[in-house]
Amino acid sequence: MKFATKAIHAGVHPDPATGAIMTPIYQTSTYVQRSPGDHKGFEYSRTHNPTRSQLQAAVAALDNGKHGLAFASGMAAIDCVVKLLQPGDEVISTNDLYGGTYRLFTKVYEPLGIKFHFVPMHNMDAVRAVAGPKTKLIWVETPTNPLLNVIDIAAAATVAKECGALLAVDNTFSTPYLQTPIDLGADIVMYSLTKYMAGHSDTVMGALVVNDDELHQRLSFLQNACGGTPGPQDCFLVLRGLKTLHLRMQRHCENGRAVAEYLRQHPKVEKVYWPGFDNHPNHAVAARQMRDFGGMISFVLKGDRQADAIAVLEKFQYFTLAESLGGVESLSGHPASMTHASIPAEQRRKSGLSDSLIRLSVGIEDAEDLIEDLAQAIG
Ligand code: P1T
Repeated sequence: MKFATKAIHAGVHPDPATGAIMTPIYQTSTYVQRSPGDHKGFEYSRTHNPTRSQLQAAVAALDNGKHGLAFASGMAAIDCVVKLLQPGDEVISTNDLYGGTYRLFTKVYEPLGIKFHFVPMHNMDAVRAVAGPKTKLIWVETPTNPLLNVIDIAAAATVAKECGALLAVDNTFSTPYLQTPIDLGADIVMYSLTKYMAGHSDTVMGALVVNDDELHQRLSFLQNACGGTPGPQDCFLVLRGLKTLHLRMQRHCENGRAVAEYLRQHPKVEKVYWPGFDNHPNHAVAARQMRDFGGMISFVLKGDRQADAIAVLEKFQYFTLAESLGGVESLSGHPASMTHASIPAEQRRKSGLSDSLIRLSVGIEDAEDLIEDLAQAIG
């Protein structure tokens, strides 16, 4: 089955009770049992819910994985992965990543005895330099948030195998439309479904996809034991969003290219971060592992002054200033004070994140209107 057909059909079956073509919202906390243990596979909605089951199957199918697990947020999905570890274990993570992930790693799990190495992963030698027998997890985000660095997933999988660690890939920016990490050797694929997968800025959710039955069992145990599961209405919204993922992503990519090219030739713009440029430092890897280059773009104005960046952000009309990304509408953000404020300034600077960096999530409006908005805001 090809991608568009999968986006519409995979994992989703007409409702067995009524024939409803769209998955109903099973708004129930529990299920009747005829006799203790004699039920239809559903006991309690933290453990299983039919709307969630269909979403989990759909996400797994899109990623060429066997099992999907849905969570109440992207952070709850990441939290579930880290709970596989024990004190003394070590994690190698990219040093340029979503601020909330950095916060979870350093503020919640480091004090519990898990050691994190944050390294620039577009250079695999930097990963090998800290890898060892205690390494149990390699955490990749690609392209990274917000600097759009691209990490070679197949190369990271080789290092993970060498040291017997799991490789997890946060695929939030790419979605399975652009890249399928399991095909490249990843053990776990993670999503903030809140973004492109749901696609309409109307719900917060997360997911994991795995192939291995035993790993699925361990994660599924944690999902139920810790309880960060989503409600059926949210699952329904993501199921609906997935049906147009391919169409939306295609337009995000087209508009992303138009915006990136406009910014690159603008006399007031110093630098544009977008993996589709052939002079992007990891363009060759991006071209190999991604099917297109996405709609996330960051840029810095000439002079690198925060006040100038804020003035532009205040003038945007269609690039609405708001946290989040991946919805149909274009959004703008100031990572240093918004999505990445929980990363200490010194650490941000070390990974190359300027306080004047502007991040754009290019939506699916008309590209001409988006470029007009950039022109009037940048001046
Ligand atoms: O917000 P939540 O659904 O919990 O997902 C967290 C998360 C995980 N991974 C990546 C790459 C992310 O971008 C996010 C959330 N990011 C934002 C809210 C943002 O504006 O960057």
